[in-house]
Amino acid sequence: METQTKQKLFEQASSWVLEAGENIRQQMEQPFKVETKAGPNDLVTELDKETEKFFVEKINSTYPDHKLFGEEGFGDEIKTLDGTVWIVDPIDGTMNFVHQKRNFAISVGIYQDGVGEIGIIYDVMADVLYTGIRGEGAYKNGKRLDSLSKPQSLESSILCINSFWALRNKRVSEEGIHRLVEKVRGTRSFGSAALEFAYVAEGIIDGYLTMSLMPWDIAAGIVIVDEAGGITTQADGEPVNMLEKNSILTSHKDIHKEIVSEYIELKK
Ligand code: 2AM
Ligand code: CA
Repeated sequence: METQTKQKLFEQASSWVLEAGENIRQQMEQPFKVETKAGPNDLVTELDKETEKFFVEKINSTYPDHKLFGEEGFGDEIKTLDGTVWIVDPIDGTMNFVHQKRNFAISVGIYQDGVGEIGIIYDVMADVLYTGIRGEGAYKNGKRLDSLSKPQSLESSILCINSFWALRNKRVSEEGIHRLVEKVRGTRSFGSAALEFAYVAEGIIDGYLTMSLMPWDIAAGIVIVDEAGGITTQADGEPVNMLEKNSILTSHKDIHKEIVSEYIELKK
């Protein structure tokens, strides 16, 4: 994507994200309906849907040739990543949104022919905007993120890991995960994949390991972590597939290989 086009698209996308965040802050004071989707832990609210529709309308009227791939399904049916595709999670961390009224984010990744060009993650209640533009660095509220250039060891790392996945999952041996949890300095779990990616990019956590995320949970985060100097793959080190569910390991470069080779054991 041409630099000037990308810059304009970035500015437009950022202003919509901030506007959507302002709408959420205003409306969340009113009572809203909470529904479940796939199960009792899979929540959706009117504000998730309304926020996705906001992006669909803006993108359709401004960039009719762009597509939107979003969690709530108001966008396009996406079978390939050809062309310009906005991969949007209107509220990432919906459980936090419902229970805590904080620690949730709007996540927007813009991909051109499958390549992540722009990543925007907005921590709505903290009013913090994490951004990345391919080839131009990662930023937090406009300030360059550069702490991933410092060396990092696993012993001194904080790892984000969802206890649910660490205790029970179909793909990876729990024994390896348990050894990993004992090896690192500490573990955390914030409940918003987008924010966990943003924190890796910021260097306030060193890695995030999880067994099942959808493209809209990770599209923006991958661009931002890449631009901050980190690396993202599936948990077994294979490349991420942006059209499917993935396991994810996103981290500082220095600890990524060691986690994959020493601690991730695929179940037979
Ligand atoms: P969401 O809030 O947009 O649904 C919580 O650990 C993180 O994982 C959140 O980013 C959440 O996104 C995502 N998540 C929750 N359940 C999931 C599932 N079944 N598959 C994929 N991602 C999920
Ligand atoms: Ca969501």
